[in-house]
Amino acid sequence: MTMKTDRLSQTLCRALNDQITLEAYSAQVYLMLACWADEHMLDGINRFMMKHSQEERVHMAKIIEYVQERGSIVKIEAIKKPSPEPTNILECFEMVLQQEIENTESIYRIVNMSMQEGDWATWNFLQWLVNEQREEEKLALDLLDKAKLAGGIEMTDNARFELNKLIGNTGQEFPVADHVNPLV
Ligand code: OFO
Repeated sequence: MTMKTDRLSQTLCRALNDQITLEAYSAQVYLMLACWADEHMLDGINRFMMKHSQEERVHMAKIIEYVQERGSIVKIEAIKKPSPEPTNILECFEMVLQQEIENTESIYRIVNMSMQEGDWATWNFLQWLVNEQREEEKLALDLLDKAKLAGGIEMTDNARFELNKLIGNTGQEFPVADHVNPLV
């Protein structure tokens, strides 16, 4: 008889694998927004999106490492194409918020599954991601408010110039995630 060394249920392993793909998709969405910003000479927004895309890849790597640490298998899947580009800055930040909310909901589903299974290691691992999403939603809401304050779809060139500068200087330090796994 061979000993079972895989410490994740098939359901949770599948869900975490899907989450890995979703984090990769998030990174693609931010890359798409970064390229859109570059095309429109919004260097500050481009910088912000490039940095955030990297952050999403860090999340992906942390989940990969966790699944492997539990003796389970990760299979890398195709990433779907991001949705169409925004037509203005307001829409760009609406897309950011939407992306974060969808990701939060997906994470909540996995937290729920781990609770139902009594897989407390996975439940515990996921708590940093819950906190991370809370921080990211706060940031996304804040930037969306700023885009509205700057005039929304009626934004003047001057307001766009200032907003782009401000977003370029926005910090993206997420200390919760940075301490989860110093190896990644
Ligand atoms: Fe991976 O945190 Fe945003 O989506």
